[in-house]
Amino acid sequence: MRFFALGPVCVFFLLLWVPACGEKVTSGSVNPCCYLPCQNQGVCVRYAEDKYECDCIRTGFHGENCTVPEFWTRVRLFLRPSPGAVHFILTHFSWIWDIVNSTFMRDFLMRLVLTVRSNFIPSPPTYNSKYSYLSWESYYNVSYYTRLLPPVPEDCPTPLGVRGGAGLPDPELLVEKLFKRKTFRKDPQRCNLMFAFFAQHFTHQFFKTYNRMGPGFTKALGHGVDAGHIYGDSLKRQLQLRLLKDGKLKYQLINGEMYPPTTLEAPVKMNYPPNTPQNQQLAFGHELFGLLPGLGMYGTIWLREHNRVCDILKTLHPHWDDEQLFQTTRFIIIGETIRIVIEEYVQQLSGYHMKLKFDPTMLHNTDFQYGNRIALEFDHLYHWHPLMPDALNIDGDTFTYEQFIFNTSILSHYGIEKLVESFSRQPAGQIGGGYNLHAIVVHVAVKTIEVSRLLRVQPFNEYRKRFNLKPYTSFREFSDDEEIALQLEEFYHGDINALEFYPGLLLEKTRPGAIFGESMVEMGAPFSLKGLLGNPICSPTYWKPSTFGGKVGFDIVNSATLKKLVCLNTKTCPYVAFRVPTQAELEKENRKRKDEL
Ligand code: ACD
Repeated sequence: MRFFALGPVCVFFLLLWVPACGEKVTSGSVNPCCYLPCQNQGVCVRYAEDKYECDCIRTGFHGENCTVPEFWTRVRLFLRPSPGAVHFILTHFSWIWDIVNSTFMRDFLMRLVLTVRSNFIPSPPTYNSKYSYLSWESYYNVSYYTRLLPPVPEDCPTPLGVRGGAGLPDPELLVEKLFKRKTFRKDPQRCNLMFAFFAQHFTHQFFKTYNRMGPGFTKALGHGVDAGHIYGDSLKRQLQLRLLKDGKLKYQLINGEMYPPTTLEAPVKMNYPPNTPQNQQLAFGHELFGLLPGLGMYGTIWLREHNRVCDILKTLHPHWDDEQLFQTTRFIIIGETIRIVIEEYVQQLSGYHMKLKFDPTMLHNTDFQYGNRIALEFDHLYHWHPLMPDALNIDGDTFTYEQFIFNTSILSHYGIEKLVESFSRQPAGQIGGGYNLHAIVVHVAVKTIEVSRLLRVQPFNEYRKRFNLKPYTSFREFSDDEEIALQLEEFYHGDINALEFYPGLLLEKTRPGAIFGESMVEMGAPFSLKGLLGNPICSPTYWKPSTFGGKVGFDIVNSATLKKLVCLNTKTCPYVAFRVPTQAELEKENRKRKDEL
């Protein structure tokens, strides 16, 4: 291992910042690790004022900065197909996939997807927003979101290390100029509002920043799919929501249909505007679900499903007490959720012709590690607010956000069927590609950028490398939109390596006909699949009928679909899907309805 001392030439370059300094690093006063010199997951350790060492152990590379591949790494790199090629194959040749999907090849490929994706995520988790080196505290203190890449050391000249030394863009200006919607652009993959509200309600169980503690902390200590949005994130809240009879949750009946109780019956803290009368405040597991009727809709559907499953388990196990019925139903709800997420939600998002499959046994004979820790980068990546349309159409009525937000009557006025039907028919916005963020949520993107600086999230290109993607070499390569490329060039003073994580994900050129770009898929999929399959219910010890109350409960999990979730809990069965129907699908639906009449 050799050390580098900063020569006068490099000092000159440092002042200007040129990438040539990236490899041979250091300075008299700057921590050499600020240059992020160690490649291929090598770990930078500072030894003296201007000395560092890269620990390349088990990276498959060696050399001062872990850049020299070992023999087998060379072979692997040579054989590895590009993500673009793999994505192209998965999203084309439907006739081949029709065959593959009905053979053993489907299981083989699904196992490959799960293992390849999960291997990007370290287990046990590593850093957090306080510790940029491994520490017991970081491993043990689950109040923090984990970090995939360590935060840039505190003593670096800029939040990105040394990049952005000429100044980072004003977040408000950046968002105003490049994120804010000009005219609504619908998602070319046809995701609808049923999808958008699913994304929002479901991710709120594991993205719950504990703002009072700081933006690196989370209140969702389950770190995954624990259904905390249905049951609350504490035992106290859970008990307030429970009927404490037959395993059920509290509810009220409106026109003979089940809805969440008000906070008078279930005295949980909800975030409604201060003057909202308590008899209009519905009580959900998540304190924010009163915000949008789309969240309330899903909260109500899951409430009905929970109580429906309780009834089934009660008939099968008449001697079980309330607690066992509740706990077992919760497992079933978690299982149903994971199945719907993989087989319908991620399927829709992927645009793949390959049929994704939720079968935990696929990983039982591999070295897959169970458990999960939600990463801050995953939280930032999942800020998908461009999904939201300009206004909401419900059963022929149009609502502006002002009319929709904290509207406590929409849910029971229209009822679940009409909301599901309307949201399933209304297109959501394209997430990637810029210029598609509704004005009402621009502040969220601004905040995300501010937080990423505060928490010293590494530059976008560092994440590209971490996920085996080639770093972009120019803004023109990054974006196919002339204006975005030019503006970013100006904002980041021509340095593509200064481009930040969140703007990188949201403004990157989208794949043809896709909802977002390459990076969102390649970075999002590992966090997602590791989180979903890392759930304890997927482990060999848990994944068996007895965990779910026997064969009947296990079958509920193994056959869950979005359609069943809705239609087993409504009087009529509305059109329900994660994408807007095509003309052909519409006609088929209409024919089916006529036949039913
Ligand atoms: C693959 C499957 C296809 C992946 C396609 C897009 C992935 C992009 C972002 C994440 C998508 C969904 C997240 C879903 C669930 C999150 C669950 C987290 C649980 C803790 O090619 O691999």
